[in-house]
Amino acid sequence: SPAPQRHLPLRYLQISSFANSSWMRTDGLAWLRDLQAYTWRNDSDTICFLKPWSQGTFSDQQWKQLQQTFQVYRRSFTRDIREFVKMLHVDYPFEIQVSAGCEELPGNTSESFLRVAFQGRDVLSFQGTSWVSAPDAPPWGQMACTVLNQDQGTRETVQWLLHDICPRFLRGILETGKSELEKQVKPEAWLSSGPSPGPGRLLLVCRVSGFYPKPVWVTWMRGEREQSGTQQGDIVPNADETWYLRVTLDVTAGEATGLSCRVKHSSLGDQDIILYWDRSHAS
Ligand code: ELG
Repeated sequence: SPAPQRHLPLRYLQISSFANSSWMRTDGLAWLRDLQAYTWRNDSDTICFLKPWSQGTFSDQQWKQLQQTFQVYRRSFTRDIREFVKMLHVDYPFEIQVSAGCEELPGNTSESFLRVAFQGRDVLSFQGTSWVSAPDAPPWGQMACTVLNQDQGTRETVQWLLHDICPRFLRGILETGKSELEKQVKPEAWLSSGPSPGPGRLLLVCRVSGFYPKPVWVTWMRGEREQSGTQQGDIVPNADETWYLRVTLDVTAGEATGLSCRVKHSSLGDQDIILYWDRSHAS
């Protein structure tokens, strides 16, 4: 049966595109596990709440202060990068991605992270109290860290955001967003045949859609026997904050009868969905 998700990370993702010395944009978004709760578009001064529970248990005053910190950061970031580029002779165009966040761990502890990627590859991260360059970073990665580490004020602010604010904010959201985070949405499942894998062969396709949360168990069975040739696709998102999965089995035409697709999901309790293959599915 599907493994339950214990982890509820809060993640901030930032994409900054620098086209040339005058054109750039920065967009930010943040997620609670797989639910997007915030956006911060380049053209917006303020962080936009996408959920009624986005503010967590922070007061308007606390949130305003936090937003101001981010506004200063975004302005400074753009200015800093432009200076780095001149100093380190980095060429345009390039893209910088920042990911940061925290997660609660068993025993009332939490873990935080802040990573920066340049052209899709890790260049630096924040570890403990300082910036560290990634093992395979370009030569200027070390230089950037040395410069960044001279700014004691920013190091303290980053530590405060990662180790104090983030876990406290997350705890609040887990309260205000509890019902949505714990929501259970039942999957639908249906069978069809896919493109024939070869002469006399059938591709049996079992599609499962609309479930939440993500963990799911789907397999082709003959009676109580799981079919080892079962091929799982990736679990991909629907547009309505539910998930979709396609599971196939390649068989000879004669083997198809008696096979079934079985779905286990937390929303179904013990009532697994079982769909039997029959001739009507082959078309
Ligand atoms: N500091 C103002 O990413 C992701 C969350 C980071 C939060 C940083 C918050 C602190 C901040 O905004 C900027 O610092 C001045 O003002 C502070 C008080 O407001 C303090 O007094 C501080 O001492 C003072 O200096 C500061 O400008 C900071 O550098 C902003 C950007 C930090 C940053 N830099 C960055 C650099 C990120 C990715 C990559 C690089 C270098 C790569 C080079 C690529 C070509």
